[in-house]
Amino acid sequence: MIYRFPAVLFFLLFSCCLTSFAQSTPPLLHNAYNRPARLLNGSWHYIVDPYQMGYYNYRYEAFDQKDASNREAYFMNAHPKNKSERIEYNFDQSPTLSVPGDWNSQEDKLLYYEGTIWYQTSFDYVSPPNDRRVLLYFGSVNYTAEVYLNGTKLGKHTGGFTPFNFDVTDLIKEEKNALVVKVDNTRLKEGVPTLNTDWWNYGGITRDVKLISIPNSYIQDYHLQLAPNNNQLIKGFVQLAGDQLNQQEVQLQIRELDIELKVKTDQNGRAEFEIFQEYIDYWSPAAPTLYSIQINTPNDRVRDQIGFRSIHTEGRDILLNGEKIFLKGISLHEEIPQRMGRAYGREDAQYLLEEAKALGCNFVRLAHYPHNENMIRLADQLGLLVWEEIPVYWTIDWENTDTYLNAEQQLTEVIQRDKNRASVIIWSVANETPVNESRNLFLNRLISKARQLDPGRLISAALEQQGFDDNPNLKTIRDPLANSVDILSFNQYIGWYDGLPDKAGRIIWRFTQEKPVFISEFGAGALHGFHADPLTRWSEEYQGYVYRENLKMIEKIPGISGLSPWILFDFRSPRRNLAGIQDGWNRKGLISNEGEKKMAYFVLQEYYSEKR
Ligand code: GCB
Repeated sequence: MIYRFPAVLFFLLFSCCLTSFAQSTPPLLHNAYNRPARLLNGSWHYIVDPYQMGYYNYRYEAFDQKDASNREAYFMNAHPKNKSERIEYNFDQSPTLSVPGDWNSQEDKLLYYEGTIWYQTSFDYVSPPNDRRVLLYFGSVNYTAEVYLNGTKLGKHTGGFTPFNFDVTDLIKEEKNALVVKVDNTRLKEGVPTLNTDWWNYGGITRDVKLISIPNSYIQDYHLQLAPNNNQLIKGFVQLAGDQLNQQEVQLQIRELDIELKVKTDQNGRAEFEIFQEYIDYWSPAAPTLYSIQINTPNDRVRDQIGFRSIHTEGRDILLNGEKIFLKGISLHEEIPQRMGRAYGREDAQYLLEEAKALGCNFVRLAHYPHNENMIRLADQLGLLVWEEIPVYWTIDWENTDTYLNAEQQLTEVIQRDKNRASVIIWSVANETPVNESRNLFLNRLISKARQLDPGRLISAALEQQGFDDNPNLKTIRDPLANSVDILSFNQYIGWYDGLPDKAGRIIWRFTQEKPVFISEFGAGALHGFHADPLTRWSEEYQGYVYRENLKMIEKIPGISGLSPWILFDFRSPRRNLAGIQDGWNRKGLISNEGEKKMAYFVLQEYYSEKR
């Protein structure tokens, strides 16, 4: 049964979400990526503050709630006014870290650090004219960010992988602005993700920080995609924000399609449109056509590059532009292993996605949290289909309302950022979560939310598979969530956590749902350069054997529609402590942390090159 969320609860949740935002937090700007901006990236001073000296007084009361002008608070960025004043911190004398960038990979002493670090930067800014506003935009900060400009708190953001913005027009000065960010990556039971993950908890300001100048009335949001049921209809809306909302003329141009359309906004600043278009070069992995679009209003203008494609399921098939497609995928973390750090810029995205292409992929599963926007923009250009995911991973605090709201906020923010990207075809709401009543409610609510925000894409979650007591070789999905998702995705580790590689030959899969079946993970660990017979754990031969046997088994699954084995590169994980083999790395990569390809890489590459 599909869980229906009572309307009154929706209202309560919605109103409490709203009150948790400060005044200076406008709705998230769509397509900040293409807006002219002043980057604040660079070297920022930092103070490691495990006891949160800069945040709490000795009674453990937060300065910004009790005593916001206390110069002891680090966000005041104070300097002694005279030789007698006692100020026990000094950003100017403190060391620096690069922004964007995680802190763990920049300083040896911070490799394992989890806690609070304060960041500070100073900048000058030419005052905006009266008819413009200034947004301060963060690509992401892991995990909580409390942001202060010139001593005033702008707000707090929770969740390590999605963007947020503040309006700083009234606080920004011509000279010597002090921007201070308290970043805390302490793992929390009630967090999303929770305490336990199989990846490195990279802390810091991990993506771009920028100042975006926008007119007082500006294009805050827009959606421009094919109508879900008609691939000759481009459908969408433009949403303005600011002081002039009603009856504003919105002009939409797509030159290459000879489209030039004018519509007026309603009193809420919203204009909707539908454009019938007979000929469109549909976006696909074989031909990733992107159209240049421009939206003009009396005060504002944005440009974007948008591809048009349809994505549906029909029985066990996934249809891209009405044609059946097999997803030749690979899973990826947002990490550059050679640097032992988070990936962030355009070059990093290029490296990761080019490697996926070289393997023969048309699809990437971006695990286990939203990756940076360069990945998605580049996937659009390279013609890679994308699965995006939020970090609802393993054992979330299912009964905690704040945990749910946090997960929903992360989902909302990633959809808000990427809803116009042709490459993104699947929103995944969870990975390997245990079936129980409160989890089912939690995930069904997230699924409803995703469908409400974006009816045009497919919804999935990486589920778990089960055997039968009387026949362990017969496997299925026994999870009520299977009824809610569009794609029946699951992780399985036959040959690694589940028997030896030859077990795959005995397994029979049986599914009752008439939905596309997708294997979101399988794999095995191998240390690059370690060679032995195929039954020796950690050898490249063992990993190759697991891949060969699994691929044969997968071929026999009726209606299988794709796979994204685990994983392209070895990745950092504090759970992986086997000396001499793991040394802090999850070794399931097809490519080692030094960039060397293992034997199993070639097994999968050959399979993909032959697969139609
Ligand atoms: C899984 C998880 C993934 C782990 C992987 C492993 O099922 O989804 O995050 O890293 O197994 O290596 O055990």
